[in-house]
Amino acid sequence: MTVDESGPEPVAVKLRGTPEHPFSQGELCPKVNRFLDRVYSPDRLTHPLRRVGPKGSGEFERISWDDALTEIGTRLRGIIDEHGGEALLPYSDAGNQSLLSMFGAGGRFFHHLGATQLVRALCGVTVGAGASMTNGSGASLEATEMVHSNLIVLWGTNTRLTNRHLWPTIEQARKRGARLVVIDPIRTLTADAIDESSGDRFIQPLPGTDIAMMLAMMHVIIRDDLTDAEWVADHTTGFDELRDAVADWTPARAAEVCGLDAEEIETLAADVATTPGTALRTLIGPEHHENGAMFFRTLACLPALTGAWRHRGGGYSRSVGYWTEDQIDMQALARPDLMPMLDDGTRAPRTVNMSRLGAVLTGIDVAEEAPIRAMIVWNCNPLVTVPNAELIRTGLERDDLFTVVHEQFMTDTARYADIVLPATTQIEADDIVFPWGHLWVAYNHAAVPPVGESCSNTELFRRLSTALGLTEPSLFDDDETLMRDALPTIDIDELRGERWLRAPYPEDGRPFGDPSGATPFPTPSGRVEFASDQLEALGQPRVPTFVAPTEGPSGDPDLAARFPFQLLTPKQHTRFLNSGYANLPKHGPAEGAPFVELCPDDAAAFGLADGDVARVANDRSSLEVAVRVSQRLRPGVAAIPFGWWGAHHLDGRVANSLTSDTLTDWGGGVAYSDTLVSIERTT
Ligand SMILES: Nc1nc2c(c(=O)[nH]1)N[C@H]1C(S)=C(S)[C@@H](COP(=O)(O)OP(=O)(O)OC[C@H]3O[C@@H](n4cnc5c(=O)[nH]c(N)nc54)[C@H](O)[C@@H]3O)O[C@H]1N2
Ligand SMILES: Nc1nc2c(c(=O)[nH]1)N[C@H]1C(S)=C(S)[C@@H](COP(=O)(O)OP(=O)(O)OC[C@H]3O[C@@H](n4cnc5c(=O)[nH]c(N)nc54)[C@H](O)[C@@H]3O)O[C@H]1N2
Ligand SMILES: [Mo]
Repeated sequence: MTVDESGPEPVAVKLRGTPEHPFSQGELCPKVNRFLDRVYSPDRLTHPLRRVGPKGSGEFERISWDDALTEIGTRLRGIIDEHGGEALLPYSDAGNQSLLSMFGAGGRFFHHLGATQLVRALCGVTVGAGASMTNGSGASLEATEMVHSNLIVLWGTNTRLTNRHLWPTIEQARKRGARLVVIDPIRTLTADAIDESSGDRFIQPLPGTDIAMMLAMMHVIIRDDLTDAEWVADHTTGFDELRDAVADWTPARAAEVCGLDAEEIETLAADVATTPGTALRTLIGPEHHENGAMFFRTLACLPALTGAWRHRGGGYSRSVGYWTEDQIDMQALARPDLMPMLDDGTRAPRTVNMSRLGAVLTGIDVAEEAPIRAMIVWNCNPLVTVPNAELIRTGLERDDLFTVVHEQFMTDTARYADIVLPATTQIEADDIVFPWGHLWVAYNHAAVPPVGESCSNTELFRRLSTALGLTEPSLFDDDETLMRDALPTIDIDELRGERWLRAPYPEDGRPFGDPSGATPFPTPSGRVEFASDQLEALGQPRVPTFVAPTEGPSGDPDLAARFPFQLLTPKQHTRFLNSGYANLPKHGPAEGAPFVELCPDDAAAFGLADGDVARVANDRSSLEVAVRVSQRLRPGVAAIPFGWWGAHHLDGRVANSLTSDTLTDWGGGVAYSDTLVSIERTT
């Protein structure tokens, strides 16, 4: 970072990646390459605002921080005194993923007030919840270990787009002769890298059906005696139950469910079982289905069956937050012990799931007599990123809901706020960045002071604590103290000096330790569990089982008849992936505009051509978008890119206006991708 100190305020003038960084090696993604345009954007929010027009109108007036805090203090105090702390909802996610910004801000404040608790699980939680039912933890092969792999299966992850810093590792393995398989219902940018002449393959199942494919693969592996019998005997439990569970799952049966050829499944099963150093690499895409947790639970059985954990570069690999998260003392940071004692002697205010925000605000998920009356939103833009968005809009329009949004920009969500407060960006506050896809924890040094009157996420809650007249001392701890509380095993001064530290990962590259199996798996049985008592206790099948999503082509027949397309809404563009940046000129507009993509056969059958405007609809909402006919999709599947704001769409709605807010089987995730729609031409 280069900072010009010559003016009245220091100004950051150049930002680039650090070539010495062990993982990114100086490469930034196209968003962050232009980060300073974001920091100094003319659209940046730089002072507090009070709403003067109807909710959603975007009409605000400038006010001072003092006036904003007085108003918020009075309103919140009134609501809490009259209705109790549970009338207040904290709402935040991953806008800034740093330790304090994402996990350190607000926990103590909301716990102390006895506010309703938020389950934040729309990204990355279901993966661990699923896999840990098999392995006892969310540990997995560290992704750069795939440099040692001989077969890399990218299963439901668009690596070249969403995990670009990992791609060089994969290319390196390929240079050594590793083969690549991509499994995705969309022929993605990553699928385009397939080279069939080198033995690579692209497999395109119907969305939400992969578990059937995995069951058939295990069927083949057991049928053809390709299991690693010794490893299975030494390290697993429930093999007989698994064998019975997959006995009927012939490749032909699974092929029918997945829309594949039985031969593709046979070949993949044999390859996975007979190639030492097979890595099954996955990320988030597949968790966004009703059977999302079961996907990862089942996937994690494959390397155990084939003994893949024996070999360097073998096993399954997911995002590796697991290795670093162990370092965080979340209790010390968020202090749940500050929660007030309730009448029934417990300290547990009610819990709601963030993916159900519409249902929460409209009284579907909470008792009618105890609605949410105030909401503080920071670090996220739910009207664009959370499913069933029109129901959220209905909730945000409520006159009796008091909404505060802390943001960098006037997002779709901020337009519904009563008070908008300006937030700093990553270069304006110290923090610690926990990696999501590698092992390096970094110190984030503020390069410039807060722009305008903006404040950081932690400072926001110190100010709100004052505004509410709270006196609990830990609410006022400074950032340095919060860092030390949160990371008892990390020397903050060393981290600050070194800039990054590597999280502990087993020396020999194998996540589950000694290949002789001396280290037990952290399940109740100490073994990989093909059959799980824990799952049974949760009311889930003991063994891997395929259940077709209710909102899917083979689910509810009435829905399937009325809405013939399954809609995916993936991250799609190179210049922005989530909702942040879509509003900035070099990002959203540079990508054109949103569209609905479908295959030529479907387009012909429904009388649609490139450039037509179509109405994509279901019982939740409808959306008008331009049609794009493409070779990337198979019949029955449509896709609208996620992340565009209301203003980018013809009718002010967004992709998530259509998506399902049904939760995943377990783990608290949500089934964005089990969304059925109809598509009709409007012009
Ligand atoms: N249909 C569909 N929906 C999806 C997905 C999908 O694939 N399809 N993906 C889901 C996934 S995996 C994720 S992670 C979510 C992402 O959803 P979000 O977590 O909401 O992420 P962003 O869209 O990146 O950022 C949201 C906002 O945070 C603000 N922000 C950034 N830094 C700060 C800060 O320091 N303080 C404050 N107060 N605000 C800040 C930004 O200005 C931005 O408006 O979307 C989910 N929604
Ligand atoms: N530079 C940069 N990188 C980012 C982000 C960013 O903001 N900037 N965002 C990060 C975030 S929050 C996330 S969650 C990750 C997401 O990273 P990924 O998980 O790789 O991305 P997704 O697009 O969510 O899903 C990947 C693929 O899953 C496929 N998919 C959907 N359903 C199924 C299914 O049933 N079976 C199979 N086999 N595939 C399926 C989709 O078609 C999609 O191509 O990216 C991260 N990467
Ligand atoms: Mo995510």
